[in-house]
Amino acid sequence: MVALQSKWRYGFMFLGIQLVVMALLSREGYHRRVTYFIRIFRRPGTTSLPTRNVTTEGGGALDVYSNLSNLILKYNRRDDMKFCPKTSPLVGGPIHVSFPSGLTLAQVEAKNPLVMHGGRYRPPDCEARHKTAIIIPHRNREHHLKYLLYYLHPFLQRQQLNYGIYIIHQAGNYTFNRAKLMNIGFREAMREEDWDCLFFHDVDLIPEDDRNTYICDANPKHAAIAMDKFGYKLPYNMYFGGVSALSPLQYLKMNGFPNNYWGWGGEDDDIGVRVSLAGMHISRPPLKHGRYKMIKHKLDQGNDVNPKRFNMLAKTRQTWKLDGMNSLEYEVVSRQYLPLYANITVNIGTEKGLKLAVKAPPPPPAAKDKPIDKEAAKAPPKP
Ligand code: UDH
Ligand code: NGS
Repeated sequence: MVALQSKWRYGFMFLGIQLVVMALLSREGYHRRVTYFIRIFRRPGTTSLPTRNVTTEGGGALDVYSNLSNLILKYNRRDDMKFCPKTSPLVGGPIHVSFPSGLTLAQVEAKNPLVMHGGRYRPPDCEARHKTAIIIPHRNREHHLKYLLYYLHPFLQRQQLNYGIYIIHQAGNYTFNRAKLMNIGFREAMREEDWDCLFFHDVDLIPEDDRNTYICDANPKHAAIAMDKFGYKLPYNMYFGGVSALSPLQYLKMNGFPNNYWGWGGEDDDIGVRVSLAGMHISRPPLKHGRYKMIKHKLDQGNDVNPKRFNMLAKTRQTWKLDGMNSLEYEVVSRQYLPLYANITVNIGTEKGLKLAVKAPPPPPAAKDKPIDKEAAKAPPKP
């Protein structure tokens, strides 16, 4: 009888332990279900910023803002600070990326108290080893820009970089020209600061691993090598699209990017070919670091597929020395040093040149009484 009782006792204990283990294992799933219901019942218009707790999708991926708030306490820059360590202690690997509705730029600003006007940042507690400018070609993608800024600022802060974010905004409705905007970004950014690396960054690509360091290599770097839309693989060997990084010397060695690709497609392939024509090769981060999530979208109005792109690509060998930084023409419409980025609006003309260019758009109604020159006259911030 006694033996039977203790058998039952052991049986119950075993069952209890199993239940505890099962409960622990299902905690994550439980979290997901709770979050789902919270989302359903949340008042419309309120946003929950993504945190580590709201998802397990990334398999233990970090909240991009984790540990950064400690920096605020230490904020006390001195001129005699030591260099930051070669590997930042803030880097943590995979980052959780999601796109909650209702996110505002004011929220992004509040999350980034150490970012200065014009989107400039320097680590508060050490001297950065690298100075990186981010150049983003832009028109009519404010909803993507908001998410990119939400993720990119803390991502770069985790890497202890001295950085600045430049939005190069194409004025008017004429066909979009991504590569020419990049050339303008290069010239405008270098006018302001002696950057040692420039990242040319599509607005809709969010880096998913902070070990993808935003610094330059000995050769031009293609960073966006593993995008979700391509199954986290390179779509083809010579692909150079999305996000790339060049030092000023590398950029000038290949005469920058082409100015004459109007509309979608081919310009990134032309840039890839220029790299090898200029005697360099494409460097790439490890596949597990160069991961990006693309914010889904359709082809934009004003950026139709360029039917001439294949013919143009066939001639890159003849054209690269004639078309590029040495033939770049544009007019700056305005320079605004906003809390999270510098916004440089430019008139880039048309295929026929700058003279026949579309008229620059009038300033937005609220700013009508302010002359554009006033903005342009504002000195760039020196962090
Ligand atoms: N961009 C804008 N506004 C535009 C067009 C492009 O800001 O109107 C910028 C933006 O930074 C964007 C980049 O240029 O990330 C590249 O343009 P894209 O996103 O349209 O190109 P992508 O190749 O996507 O990433 C195209 C989607 C469908 C292509 C189908 C063609 N067969
Ligand atoms: C190639 C395009 C590139 C483009 C890439 C990925 O075919 O410009 O596809 O496009 N080259 C030409 O058209 C010559 S994507 O799948 O992102 O739409 O970047």
